[in-house]
Amino acid sequence: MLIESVDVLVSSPGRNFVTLRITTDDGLTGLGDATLNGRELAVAVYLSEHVVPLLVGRDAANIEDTWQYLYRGAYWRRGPVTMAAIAAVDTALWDIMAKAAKMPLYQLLGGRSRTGLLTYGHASGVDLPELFDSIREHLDEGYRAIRVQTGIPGLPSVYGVAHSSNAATGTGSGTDSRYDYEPARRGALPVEETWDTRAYLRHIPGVFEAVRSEFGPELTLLHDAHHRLTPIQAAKLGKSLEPYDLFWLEDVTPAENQSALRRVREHTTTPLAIGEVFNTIWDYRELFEEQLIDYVRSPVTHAGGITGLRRIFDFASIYQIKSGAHGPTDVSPVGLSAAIHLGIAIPNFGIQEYMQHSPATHEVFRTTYKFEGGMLAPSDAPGLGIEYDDEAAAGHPYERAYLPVNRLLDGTVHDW
Ligand code: CS2
Ligand code: MG
Repeated sequence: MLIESVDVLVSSPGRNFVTLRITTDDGLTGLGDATLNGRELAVAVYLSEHVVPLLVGRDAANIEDTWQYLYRGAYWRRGPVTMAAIAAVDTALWDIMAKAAKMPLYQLLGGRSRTGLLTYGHASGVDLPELFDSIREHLDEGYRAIRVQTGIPGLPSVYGVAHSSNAATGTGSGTDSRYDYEPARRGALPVEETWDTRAYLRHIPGVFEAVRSEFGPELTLLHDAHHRLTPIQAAKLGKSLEPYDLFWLEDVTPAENQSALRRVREHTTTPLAIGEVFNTIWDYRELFEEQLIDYVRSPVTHAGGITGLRRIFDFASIYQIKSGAHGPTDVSPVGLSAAIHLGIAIPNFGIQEYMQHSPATHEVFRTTYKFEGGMLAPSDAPGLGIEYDDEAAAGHPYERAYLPVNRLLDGTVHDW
């Protein structure tokens, strides 16, 4: 089964996506997600100029060899652009092989280890009443685990908190005002947000105290600090949140310095998750071996595909570390579906982030996975169970868009 042609598909149904479609000489097609939020065309060009010419004529069945060929063979290893490109190729080949076997992909990965994946959604509000409404809205949709982000008094806008303008643009997940990282605020230049760590640290424990007293002790709660704290600030936050029994505290310190988490770990029993911006198993080595984290945040899309992420999850499993894959709207339905198939099969599944794509996104990506009672489950359609509608995509051309940039109140650029 030889690879006959490869298409790099860039479209913007509600937000930008880069999708790879591989077609074999016996007419099978496979899809892979290569979306890198705010840097989409870098991956599209890496694929079309450097990767596609290497794929045509290769045996689609040799997935591992293709992975090694693209990773080791390039000499320039790792990095988000390279690993998103490799992820797309790898995912598309798994999709093809599962279709060739007439099986849902999870079957090739070892079959079902569970009936569905527990997911968490994103509740947010500029203040407590808005936050509570957003939590209730998520509970009504069936979510059993909820990430909580709020506005901080004194800061005009904060990462992860929906602006009411999202609702007006219709680019969120429909009628509500969910935070969506870019499409609602497209512009020639990135939006700039402001940040004050001391104000944040003063405010957040009270938010969780209020949420616990309103919603009780059972609801699974998570929080994301988006790489903004120093190790000692993160330690303080983890400690102050212990009474509220978080499922995890995410990305407390910048991702470049893995050993920062050693300091955090010394001070708190709040479980830690990290890795949405990591891209290889090497980024996790120290964290796993020293058991400094509890959950792995990498998605299939940014960590070298099914092959790359499965290797990371297996390594994690020997240290009782579980999966908690990144699932924002900038991971396309193809990337999400790959995560669902992998998550249903692995022994150390923890939780899956699920932000829900917009109706426009679903016009282009025809999905078959199901979301019910807060759980995601793959369908039994062969392969990933996703179809890409070229005609619908043609109505949504690429538009340049950036993630926000974060500054301290005095103007200093800060971690985002
Ligand atoms: C966020 C991300 O979902 C999360 O945990 O941290 O949505 C992230 O900011 C965006 O995906 C960036 O592309
Ligand atoms: Mg995050």
